[in-house]
Amino acid sequence: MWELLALLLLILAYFFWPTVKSPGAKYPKSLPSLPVVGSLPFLPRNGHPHVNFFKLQEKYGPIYSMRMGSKTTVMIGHHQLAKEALIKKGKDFSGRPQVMSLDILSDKQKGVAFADYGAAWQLHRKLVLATFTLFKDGNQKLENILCQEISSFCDFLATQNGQSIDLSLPLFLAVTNIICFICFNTSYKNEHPILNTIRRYNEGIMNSLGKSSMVDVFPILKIFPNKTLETMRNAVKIRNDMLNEIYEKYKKNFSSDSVTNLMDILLQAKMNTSNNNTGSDQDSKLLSDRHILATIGDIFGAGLETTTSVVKWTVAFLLHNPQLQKKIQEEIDQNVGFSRTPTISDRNHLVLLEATIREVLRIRPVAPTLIPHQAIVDSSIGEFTIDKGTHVVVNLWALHHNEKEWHRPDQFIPERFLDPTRSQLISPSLSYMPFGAGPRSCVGENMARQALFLFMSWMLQRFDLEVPDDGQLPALEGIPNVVFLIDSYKVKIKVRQAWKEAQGEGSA
Ligand code: STR
Repeated sequence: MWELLALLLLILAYFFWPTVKSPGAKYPKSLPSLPVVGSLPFLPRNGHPHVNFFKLQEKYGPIYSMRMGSKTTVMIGHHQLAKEALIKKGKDFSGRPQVMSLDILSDKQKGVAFADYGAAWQLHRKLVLATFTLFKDGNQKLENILCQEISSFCDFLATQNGQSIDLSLPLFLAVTNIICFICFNTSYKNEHPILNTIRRYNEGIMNSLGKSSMVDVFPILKIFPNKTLETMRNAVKIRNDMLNEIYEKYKKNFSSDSVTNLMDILLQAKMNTSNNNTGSDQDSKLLSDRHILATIGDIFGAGLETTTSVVKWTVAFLLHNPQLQKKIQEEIDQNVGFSRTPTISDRNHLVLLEATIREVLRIRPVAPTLIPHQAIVDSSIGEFTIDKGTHVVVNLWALHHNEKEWHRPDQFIPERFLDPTRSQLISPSLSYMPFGAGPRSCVGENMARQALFLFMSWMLQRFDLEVPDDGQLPALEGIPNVVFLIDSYKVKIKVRQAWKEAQGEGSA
């Protein structure tokens, strides 16, 4: 019996023992590590992971490694090293680790966000980027779509005048409609049952991703039943059934004469590969129905969770800084006034608002550790060897909170993004990349920046955002998930006096 156990341990140790491939090479300093479990017992159990990893830099330096199960993870916490990995050697590190929960979400690494490096990822990323160019101008200019939904959103807020509300639901409705427009040129009335479905499955996906799962570190555990993965499977099934229904209907009416959204772009590419024989078999495999649905699912989830979250963070910081809110409103009043609503071209003039949004993205980054990367070849970062297959995590939180780069990094100071005359936006530090960088950088950056600017400028032109009567300010600690979420809170909506007066004059 004991011999068997010892043999088993030996076999396990053989497979899990830290392996050094190149004997002469210099590797990043490593956290202590045990066979099988790796560095897990040596990681802090409380607090936010990005903060803990940042603190570990005091002892281990700006780049260090740890063992997670059978894999080595290298943690990067300085902008120079981060840019080397993401930009200069971007291709070397453009793989994605494979983990159970994300495998379920992405239908085995299909789509864009969690797909490993390869032809499918490259093609789908290219097609998503092409989709955004469809919305550059003309009557389906992104700005018009955003303004239309934000206008309805503000009209809804006006009906809540004097009340304290959670912005989550109205934001969800507005952003979902924006994404639905980009994906299939549809939008839904507030009572449409599909919106409930989207909310439900989305909650399921986010809940299961919020619970860090041991299966992701030790895949062998998948032989045991696992509630979190079950939640994920159920939610993903609801999502895929929904998207599939839309997709099947859509396919019937598709004509390549009019390509106006993401679904069209993907279907057009699919048709081209099956029609002409130059687009080999290979290409049509990359555009299977399941691949197409995975990409749409990604864009859906990415647009929704990130935009709603940042708007909520921004409003929360404004509630904590009422003088800042006043100043932004003065800026809007002077540059836009009340005779029209803000447009994208106002971005150049509403610099304090723009600085505020940048500061929110610094102090509460959407993805404090970005999404993990994986080395697709043997490579190096700084003076250190990085073996193929190593997971590489950029701790964006560390970059955004580096005291050498930022004056009082823990304080919310939008003015740091303005020149001393406060009339121009500046880049105060190179240690800032809220949308990542390189071949895996955020595909929605442009749309996100436009959406954030328009949501905030429209809201502040028309409303005062106040702390509810019970005096409860939003908590700013946040909840780390795939997106750094804010705890739910309420904001009191009040139509601005100046807006009312302007409307009154307008109709008189
Ligand atoms: C949110 C929930 C969902 O239904 C689908 C997705 C897939 C894409 C994910 C998204 C998620 C969360 C935010 C991500 C995005 C891809 C890029 C984005 C992780 C899990 C960020 O990097 C912030």
